[in-house]
Amino acid sequence: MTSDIQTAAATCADYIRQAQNIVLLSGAGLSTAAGIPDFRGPHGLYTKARIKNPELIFDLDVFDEDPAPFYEFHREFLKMLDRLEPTYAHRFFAALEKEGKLKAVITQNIDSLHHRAGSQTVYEIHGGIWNTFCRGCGMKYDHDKATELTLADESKIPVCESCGGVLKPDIVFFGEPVKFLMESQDVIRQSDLLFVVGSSLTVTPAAMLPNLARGRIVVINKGPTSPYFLPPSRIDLFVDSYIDDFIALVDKHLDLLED
Ligand code: CNA
Ligand code: ZN
Repeated sequence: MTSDIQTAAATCADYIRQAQNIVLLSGAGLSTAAGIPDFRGPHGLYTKARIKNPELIFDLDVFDEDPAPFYEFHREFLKMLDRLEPTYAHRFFAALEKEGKLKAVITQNIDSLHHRAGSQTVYEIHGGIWNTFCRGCGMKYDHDKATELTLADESKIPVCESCGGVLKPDIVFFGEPVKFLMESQDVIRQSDLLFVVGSSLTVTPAAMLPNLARGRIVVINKGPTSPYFLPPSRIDLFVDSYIDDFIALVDKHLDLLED
């Protein structure tokens, strides 16, 4: 571990001490340490569920005609999540909210690990599995109930207990608008410290959000982030490190979490 990382951790801890309005924008990299792979890599979920055309699976018209291919993916995803826990970093940001410092988590992830870590104000801009809705009557099912219905009999599509309509997790499909864009823009504009963690900043509109910040920006990402939407000159601290390793060093200064 280089002293540069130690210095960056001390600086980051100082930024947190000085801040009153912290916001986190998280991406897929925050969840890789939990064991969630990318979607398209050799061990990715699309590959595992033999999905060749994801744009056809996450398409509302296709789903309404035949939800079976989507559910092939979704069952794999739910079974995997069941075995996983939120990461150290997920818990750290939940603890920062409990301290009153962090005002919101904006996430591109659909895994709902922020909720499971105890975060309260979470804007899942690409939706997530935390809520599921009936396509017929709109009835809402929570994560536990929807998982139970989805995995009960894998030869059947889960349906609404009230009207028999097909259930659809609240994931944003291709062509659907992202969620909570106004709220996300507002909290970022009001932030005095924005964390961008585990995102390559290539997927819009999420990638366009950090540049709205007027306060400090800390980026924690293994590898570069795209400079197109967030110019490097806007970043106060860029940490090219594994997220949990770095957050553990930061927490040595703040003591928010037990090890
Ligand atoms: P991305 O474009 O895949 O970028 C992730 C970044 O995280 C990359 O630059 C990686 O190098 C970096 N990274 C990975 N692991 C670590 C780690 N342990 N420590 C530090 N850095 C790490 O992901 P984005 O979120 O920016 O955008 C991609 C799409 C795919 C978004 O819509 C994601 O929500 C979606 N996705 C979601 C999940 C999930 O819900 N967990 C998983 C895979 C993809
Ligand atoms: Zn219904």
